Amino acid sequence: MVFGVVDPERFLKDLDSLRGFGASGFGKGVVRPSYSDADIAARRWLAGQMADAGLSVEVDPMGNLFGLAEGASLLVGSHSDSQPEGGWLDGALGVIAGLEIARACKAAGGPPVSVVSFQDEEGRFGVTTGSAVWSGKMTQAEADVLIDHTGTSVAAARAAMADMVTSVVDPERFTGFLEMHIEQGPTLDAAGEKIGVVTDIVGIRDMKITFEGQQNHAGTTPMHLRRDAFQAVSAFNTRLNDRFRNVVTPQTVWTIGHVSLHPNASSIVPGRAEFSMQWRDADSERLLRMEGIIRDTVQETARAGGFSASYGPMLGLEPVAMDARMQDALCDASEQMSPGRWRRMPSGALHDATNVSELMPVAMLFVPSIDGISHAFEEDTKPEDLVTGLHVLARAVDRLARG
Ligand code: HGY
Ligand code: MN
Ligand code: MN
Repeated sequence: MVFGVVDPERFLKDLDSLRGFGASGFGKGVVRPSYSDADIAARRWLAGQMADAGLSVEVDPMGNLFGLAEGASLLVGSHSDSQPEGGWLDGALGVIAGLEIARACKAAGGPPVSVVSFQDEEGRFGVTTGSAVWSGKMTQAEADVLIDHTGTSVAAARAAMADMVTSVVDPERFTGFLEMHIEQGPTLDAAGEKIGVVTDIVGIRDMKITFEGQQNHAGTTPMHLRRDAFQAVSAFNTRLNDRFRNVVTPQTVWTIGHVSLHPNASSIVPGRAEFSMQWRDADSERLLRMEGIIRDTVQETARAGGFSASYGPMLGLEPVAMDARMQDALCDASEQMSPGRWRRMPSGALHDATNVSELMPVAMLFVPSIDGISHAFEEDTKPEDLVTGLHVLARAVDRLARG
């Protein structure tokens, strides 16, 4: 039994220690992108905590960090890398909860639980890259050539933690995967509820698109003679929002989150615009239809304005359902710890659980995000809600261990 053995004070203290790696100086926010000095220092600290807990530490070539119990075990964890401007709990909560559960289980003589911190879940290089490689969705060679916005490759970035690498961990040793995460949305907070038991995780597509026009003088080039690459992005975006109207649902989302103009100068008409195009939905069919509309709208915009258009690699994950039996264990535990103040709900955010679901049964639980804020320095959750999540997780681990 691990419920009653977990130590909430130690759990909260470790969460606060992890926040210190890459602390942004703005509120509780962190800057801890994958393979950054702060990320690697955090992984070294986590490895030490796992070893102190009597777990055997393994790091695979991608930098996924495992603390392993002996023999067959349940895997509990998440990721400890952050967005370029990240919250202190996104990913970190699931890793420290996994550490606390694994440590308490080890001390209590069972059930056997291992812990993981996946690498590059936040996609500095792609989409949940570390667990994508571990789950076989992507080969190490395919990951190694992925580049970030500065042109740095995974191969070059991961070399900074090569001394930590030990081996690839065999997924066969795990009976399932549980991930605790902040909701990163407003639902639980607005409803005054304490736990979300995740039913399914949306699918995603993400690719870079480039429009090339004509770099020119911003003062002497008449508007009707310009091939301004930023105007191409603007026209594309307006057309796309209009075209999506009959295809999307209120839950569908799409984002142009990154735009880089070349040469990015006030007195030069930009000749090139590269931007990220990301879209998410619970229905694979709709994701495909949206891709077709995006590509058609790119071509139409290019023709209309005399631009050339090109695409980077498209990355994506399919929508996945969470394991029914593991969901039931989480629902029972939620009712025990927070009677009537929990719900089953989908996840609009992506998680490593999507990749891990290729290998074993997976399930997730959410705790509330204050004002629904995430992927921002203001991200936060009340300490008592963090502890409720830990206790629900511990009860679910005990229930699953009983079979
Ligand atoms: O973008 C996501 O959904 C995840 O937080 N990386
Ligand atoms: Mn996350
Ligand atoms: Mn995130």
